[in-house]
Amino acid sequence: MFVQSASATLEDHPYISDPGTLIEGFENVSDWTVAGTGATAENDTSIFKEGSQSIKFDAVNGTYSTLTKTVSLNLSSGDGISIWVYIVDKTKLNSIGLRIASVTNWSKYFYYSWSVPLENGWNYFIVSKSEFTNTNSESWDNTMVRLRIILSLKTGQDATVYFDDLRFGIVGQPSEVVSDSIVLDTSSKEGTVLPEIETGVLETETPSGEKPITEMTIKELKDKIAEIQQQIIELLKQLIQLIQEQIVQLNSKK
Ligand SMILES: [Ca+2]
Repeated sequence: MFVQSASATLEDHPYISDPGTLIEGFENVSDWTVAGTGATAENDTSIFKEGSQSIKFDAVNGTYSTLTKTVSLNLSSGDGISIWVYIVDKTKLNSIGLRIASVTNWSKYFYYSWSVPLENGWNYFIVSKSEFTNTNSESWDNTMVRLRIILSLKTGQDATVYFDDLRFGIVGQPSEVVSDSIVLDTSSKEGTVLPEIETGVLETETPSGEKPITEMTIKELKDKIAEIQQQIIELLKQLIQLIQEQIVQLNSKK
């Protein structure tokens, strides 16, 4: 799971080459059944990501509330489900869940929920099929007939959340784009070389024995990105330490 904060656009995700196929545009509130005491849903044409509107969902008094739609979805091949969620006040929420079933009575289903970090404003959620919890042996090979969105509120709280642009089949960027090396040039302009730091070239080419980036699942891709981020942090730490040492040396010469 990851969540992208308020002002996110797809341009913020350079490793996504295909944003997938639209499977739900939230263009008609009458397609959805609301459950949860006091909860209401309505069309909203002021805050939306796709088409001409989103669906605005109001849940009240800490009540676990749901929006459910009858669908007919083949999610058997491909991976990566994404949704845009606009949160008015994240402090009111415990989590936002997505449930998918091939049966009408929910005797089996896939479930995933996003909790922290939620952001006020637009959130871009992506989840891979393998990250869903499977209850009672649901299968992605089945045709899915029910889609449910679940708002879990903090005790006694009211919350407003907008939903739009549910997609399936997110594809990662080809490796030649993802694998741009980041090089820390540690030589000074005068041609002298600062001491005791390795030139930091991030090894983003596929090491032997590791799966090529183009063949990774969404989850593997996200893990890889986290690993690269950690490498960048380590290099920055080295650089900061080096600068601190230089400052100490300069001060000692005064
Ligand atoms: Ca829409």
